[in-house]
Amino acid sequence: MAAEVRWLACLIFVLQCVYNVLTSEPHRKFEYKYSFKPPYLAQKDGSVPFWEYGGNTIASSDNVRIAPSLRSQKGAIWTKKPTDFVWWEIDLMFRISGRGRIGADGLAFWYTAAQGNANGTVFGSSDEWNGLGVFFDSFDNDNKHNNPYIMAIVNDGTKTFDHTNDGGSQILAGCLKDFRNKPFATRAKIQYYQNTLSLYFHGGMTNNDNDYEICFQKENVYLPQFGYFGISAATGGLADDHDALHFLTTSLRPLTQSATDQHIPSQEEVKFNQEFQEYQKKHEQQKEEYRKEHPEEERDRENFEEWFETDDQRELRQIFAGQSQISETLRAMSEKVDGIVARQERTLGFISQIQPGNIKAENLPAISMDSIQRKEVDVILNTQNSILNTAYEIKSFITDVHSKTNSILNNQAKGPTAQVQPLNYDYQSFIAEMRDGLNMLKQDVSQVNKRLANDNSNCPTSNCLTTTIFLLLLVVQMVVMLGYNMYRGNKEAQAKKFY
Ligand SMILES: [Ca+2]
Ligand SMILES: [Ca+2]
Repeated sequence: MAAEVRWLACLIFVLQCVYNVLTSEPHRKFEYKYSFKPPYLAQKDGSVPFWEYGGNTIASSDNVRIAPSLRSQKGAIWTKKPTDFVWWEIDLMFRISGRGRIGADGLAFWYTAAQGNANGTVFGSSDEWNGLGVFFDSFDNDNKHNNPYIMAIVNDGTKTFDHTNDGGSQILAGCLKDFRNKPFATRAKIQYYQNTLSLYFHGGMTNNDNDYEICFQKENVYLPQFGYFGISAATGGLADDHDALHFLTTSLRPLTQSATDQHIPSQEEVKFNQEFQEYQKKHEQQKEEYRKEHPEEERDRENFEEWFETDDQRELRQIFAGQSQISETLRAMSEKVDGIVARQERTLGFISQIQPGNIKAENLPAISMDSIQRKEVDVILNTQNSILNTAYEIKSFITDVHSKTNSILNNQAKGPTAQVQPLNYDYQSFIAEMRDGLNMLKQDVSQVNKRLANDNSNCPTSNCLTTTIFLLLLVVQMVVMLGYNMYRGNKEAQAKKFY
C-alpha cells in the first residue's frame, strides 16, 4: 500500500513539473505591427509604418530621435493600434547621450489604455495615464544623488506624477543604473507575462547580446488588457539626445491558448511572406536597373567600399589581434618560466653540494687558504687607485706638453723664418766673426805697411802708431763686438720665450 502511495506521489510530481514547464514557457510571436527597426525604419516621406509620432521627434532610416539635444524639447512615438494580445515582451534598444556630465530629463516607455499627448508633462507624454510607465530618469530632481534611475510606475489614471521627488512613493519597482553615454547602445527587455512585470537591462558596456542584468521583477501587476505602446522623451535646461534604435515586440501566449489561434496568424504569415518575396524581387530588379543606368556610380561605390571593412571583418580582425597578443604573452611567459626553472635547478644543485653530509673534509682548508682576505683586497684597491691617479697626472702632463708642442709647430707654420737654432750657434758665429775681424785688421795693417813703404819720404821719422795705441784699439774693438753679441743673444732668448 505504501509503495503505491509513493508511486502516486511521484506521478503527481512529474505531472506538476510538466505542467509548470508548459505554462511557464509561453509561445512567442514577433509582432511586426508593434515594432520598428532599421534599416528603412522610416519611409521616404518620414513616416514609420504602424507608428505615429509628434512633438520634436524625428524619424530617420536608422533610428527615431525622440528628443534632440536642445533645451526644452518633447516628443513621442506611439503605435497606431492597441494590442490584440495580453502578454508581451519588449526589446527596446536606445541611446541617451550628451556632452554634459549630467543629462536631462529622460526617456519613458509606455503601455497605456490610450495614446499620450506629446506635449504632456511627464517625459514628453501625458500625466495621469492609465497603465504602465517605465522611466529612464536622467535628472536628479530631488537631489538624493540616485540618478540616472530606472523606475516603473503603474497609474490608474488618477495619480499625478511626483516630478519633484523623482516619482517618490509612486514607484512600483526600480533600480539604479547608468544608461548615459555608453560605448554601445543600451537595451531594456520589459516583459509582462501572467501579471509578472520584469525588466532586464543591458548596460551597453559590451556588444554581447546576452549581457542583461535583472533590474526588477514584480508580481501581481495589473495593467489594461489591451493598450498602446509608446516611447517619449523630454529635455529641460540640460539636454541629451534620446534615440530609440529599435523597438521589438513579441507577444507571449500560454501554449494552451496559442494552439487555438494558430491558424489565423499562419494564414497572415503566408500572405505577408508572399508580399515580402514580391517586394524583394522588385527591389532587386530596380537595383539592377539602376546599376545598368549608372555604371560609374557603381564603380565609385566599389572603390569607396574598399576603404572600409564590414562588421564581421572588423570583429575577426579584433579577435585575431587579441589572440596574437595572448599567444605572444604566453610565449614570453613560457620563456621566463624556462629561465626560472633552469636557475632553480642550478640553485638546487649548488644547495645539494653544500649540504652538511656532502661536504668533503679535504675541500674546506683548501677554500680557506685560497680565499683572499678583505684587507688584501683593500690594499689592492688602494694601489690601483694610486696607479690610476698617477696615470691621470702623467696623462695631463703629456697633454700639456702636447698642446705646447702643437702651438709651437703652429707658430712655426705661420712664420717660417723663425726657426729653432742650435745652442752653440752663438759661439760659432762669434768665432767666425772674430776671425773675419782679425783678417780685416791684418789686411788693413798690411795695406798701411805697404803705403808706409811706398811713401817713405813723406812719412815722419817718428812712428805715427805706437804699439800701445794699436793694442788699445784692438781691445776696444773686441769689447764692442762682445757687447754686441751678448745683446743679440739676449734678444733672441727673449724672442724664443714667446713661442
Ligand atoms: Ca528626474
Ligand atoms: Ca533622484
